[in-house]
Amino acid sequence: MSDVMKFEATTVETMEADTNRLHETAVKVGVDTWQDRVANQTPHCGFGEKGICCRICTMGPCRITPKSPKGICGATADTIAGRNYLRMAAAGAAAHSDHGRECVWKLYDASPDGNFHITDETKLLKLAEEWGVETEGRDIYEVGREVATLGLGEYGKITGTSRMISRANPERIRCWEENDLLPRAIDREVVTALHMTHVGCTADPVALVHAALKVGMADGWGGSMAGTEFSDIVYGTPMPKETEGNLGVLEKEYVNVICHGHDPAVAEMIVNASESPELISLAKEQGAKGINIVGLCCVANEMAMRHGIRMVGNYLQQENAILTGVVDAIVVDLQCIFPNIGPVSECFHTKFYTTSPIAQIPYSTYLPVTSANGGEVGYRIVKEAILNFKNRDEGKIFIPEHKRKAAIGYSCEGIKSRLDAVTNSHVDEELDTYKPLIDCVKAGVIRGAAAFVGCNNPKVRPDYSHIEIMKKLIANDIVVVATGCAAQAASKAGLLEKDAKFLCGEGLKRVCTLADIPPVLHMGSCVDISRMMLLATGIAKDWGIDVPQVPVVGCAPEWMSEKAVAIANYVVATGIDTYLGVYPQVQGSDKMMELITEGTRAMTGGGYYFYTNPDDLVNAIINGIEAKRAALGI
Ligand code: BF8
Ligand code: SF4
Repeated sequence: MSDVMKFEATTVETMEADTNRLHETAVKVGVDTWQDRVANQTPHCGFGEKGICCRICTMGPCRITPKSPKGICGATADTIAGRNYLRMAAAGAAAHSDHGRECVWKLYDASPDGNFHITDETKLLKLAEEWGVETEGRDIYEVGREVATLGLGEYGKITGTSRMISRANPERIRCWEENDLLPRAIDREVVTALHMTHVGCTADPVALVHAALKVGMADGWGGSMAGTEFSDIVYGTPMPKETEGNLGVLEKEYVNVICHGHDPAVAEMIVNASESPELISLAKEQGAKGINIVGLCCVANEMAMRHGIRMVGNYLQQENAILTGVVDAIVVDLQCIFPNIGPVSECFHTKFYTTSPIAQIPYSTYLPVTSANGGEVGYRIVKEAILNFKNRDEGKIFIPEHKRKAAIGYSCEGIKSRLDAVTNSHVDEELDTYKPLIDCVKAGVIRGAAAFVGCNNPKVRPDYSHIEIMKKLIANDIVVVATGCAAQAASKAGLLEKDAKFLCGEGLKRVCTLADIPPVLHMGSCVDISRMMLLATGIAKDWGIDVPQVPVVGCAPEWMSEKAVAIANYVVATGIDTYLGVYPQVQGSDKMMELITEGTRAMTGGGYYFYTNPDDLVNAIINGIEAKRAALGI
């Protein structure tokens, strides 16, 4: 039997069959789902699609045509597309960074007897040292409060640039200094972007693209990185562990509660409540075998990598999950939540809870969660879900059986601990280095790495691009690191199983065996792309080269959100070429297309490549990585 035969990935066709079956339930209960709405919205507005519709002031809306090449104020296609693009980047940076701010607040509010605690003291002490906070002889919670105060200050500091920048390699810092890309206070960069795009302000697309890079930097090396660092301190730094993914993790005989969104705070409270002995006995009294907490979208990644909580699905599966008829409660925090969760839940017994002032949605029960009331609200939601178990309608139940095992939790710390096994000579001293990985890349055992990020988007066959591109990359000895919905696509296909090494080329397979890792490494949620930036930076430092030289690329084949635009900007600013399967809405301006590809590449060493066909995209990535190797003479 050939090696490939030893492992079979779950196909997209199988996933689509499940989706189609659940859509039949939607038709039966009389509710629309994304498939119906895509049909209704197609074809999309051509002006919006190309980014040449402006509604920034009420003289408009203005749209650019050959007959009307300027808006009423005189703005051209370049200006309009550039402003729209910068606004997307700013909104994305705002979303990630505000989520990050909430994580910093949780450390600020942490106390030994409160709802939120300090879980990773080592990481806190390291950050305290990095930021010059005295730790000697001090209570750890006092240190936490001071570090959190500095962290909150990063959002509104009067002078200076992001503290996290000091983690970058010197060549990068020089590049950012020379190109005025060092981000100031996080909120300031978002405000600057909004101000620049107000009517009568910046019209030059060069300046608009530059500002997009800078607001991206405020996200990636500011707000997002805070999200990751402070979550690790409060909830624990992920280390490798096992879980499962896909709709089959829902259990007919258990009370099912789905946590959906991004900020781990609420989900942590739900997990805590589900461990309460009273609630477990209540569930049994109600006829259930127990309580099954699962995650959806990025908060699933957060919970999976810290607690091994199972992942029910990614972005386009949110309606599917409720359509199974066995979800007793869905509790959301913020970002990527379909407003249609309300109407779908109304067709079932499912209770729908919103918990953040940032995401208030009709047809939900709104229970805002704070540091003070988190435990109480988590308990209430789980209790109400248990009492709702008996209200299921048997006639509406269908749970797809598919699920796959997943090895997850590969934070930078987790990756280092595993890769050391590859060279294994000096286990203790080697722990804090990427040298084993670099040796593998230099020797060609691994050709390079591709960092997968991003969403599902019905403009692309959902999950297909993620899965097929990853499979071809690992077959070509390119290791994949993945976050967000891309990581969950991999989990559904089984690519996070260690046996997925049988799909790899000989070199990567050997590394996977020695290091006991899967070829696709789950690095967490979308804010954890900051982990990827630190990984690329760590490799560059230990190798003694700059980031753009490292054979690493970014890839977002199915992206859709404004957050993805912010991410793409900081990845490119960090000097990493980014391969995209969906165009941003700027194609109505040739100048903008040139600026976001070759323009940024000339400045930072990184830029976008676009390929809407997944075969072309994966081939371009392989060629891009090989070109970087050739330039290094390896
Ligand atoms: O932050 S990958 S659909 S869930 S935006 Fe959203 Fe996209 Fe998923 Fe997470 Ni990221
Ligand atoms: Fe039209 Fe200019 Fe107003 Fe935009 S800013 S809507 S192009 S007048």
